[in-house]
Amino acid sequence: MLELYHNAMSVCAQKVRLALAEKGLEWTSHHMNLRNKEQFSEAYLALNPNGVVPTLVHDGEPIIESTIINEFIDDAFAGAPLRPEDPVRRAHMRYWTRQLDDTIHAATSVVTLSIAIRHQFLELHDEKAIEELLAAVPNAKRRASKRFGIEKGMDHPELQSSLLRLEKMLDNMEDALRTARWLAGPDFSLADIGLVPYVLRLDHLGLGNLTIERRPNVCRWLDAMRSRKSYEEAILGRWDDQAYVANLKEKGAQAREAILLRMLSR
Ligand SMILES: N[C@@H](CCC(=O)N[C@@H](CS)C(=O)NCC(=O)O)C(=O)O
Repeated sequence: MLELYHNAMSVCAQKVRLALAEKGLEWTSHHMNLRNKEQFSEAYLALNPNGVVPTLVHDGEPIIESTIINEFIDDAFAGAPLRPEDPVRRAHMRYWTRQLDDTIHAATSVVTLSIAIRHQFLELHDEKAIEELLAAVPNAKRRASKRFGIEKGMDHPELQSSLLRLEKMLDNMEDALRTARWLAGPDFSLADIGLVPYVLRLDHLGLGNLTIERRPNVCRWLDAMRSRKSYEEAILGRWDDQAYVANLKEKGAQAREAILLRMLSR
């Protein structure tokens, strides 16, 4: 019995839904409204003390952290393996997923919040509600970054370094994909599953032609990802929140010049 606490557009949740779909697993959905602070409820914090999605519950046992969840899915269930057999390739795969946890996820959060999501908070015109939201964030560093994103937007002190980190991610991907079909070599793996939601986020922010389209191997890889059945099941259909994507596109377009300036003035 598998239950997933997640959100349709959360990058980490997209990553876990992709792994579940690749294995052909059935799961029960608990869709969380992150704007209503459902991730900070007492009941949810008992499952995931970090107050973030996703959490996978297997036979009543919560498993947290999307990279760990995806390795668990591959360990626990039959089906096509999602990690290379060869130890060197497996190490390469882990280096990709490690980068997500070390820097890429944080950079994506800064970029998405500062460019787009902050407006959802500002449009509330309710300072008390914003303070309540910030107070609920269990981690001080995350709380401070969220405050910067909401209050400073394009002047978030980490925005430029975050945009450049995501460009570097694409450069590294382009290099790896020049000689291999998938990120960790000839076999599709958790590296591909892990990276795709982050590339997609750049596309959703309308930054695809500044970033993705200039890299032919990343384009080929993204097309291959999009043609998988798992992509249809995990990213599209009921999990494709068109209003959310339209908002990202609109705010990304408004910020485009300022983004370009930050990407060029390094
Ligand atoms: N390292 C965690 C990060 C999880 C995370 O940051 N999730 C975001 C959505 S992608 C979230 O729940 N955000 C809610 C919030 O910041 O309040 C993982 O990989 O599972």
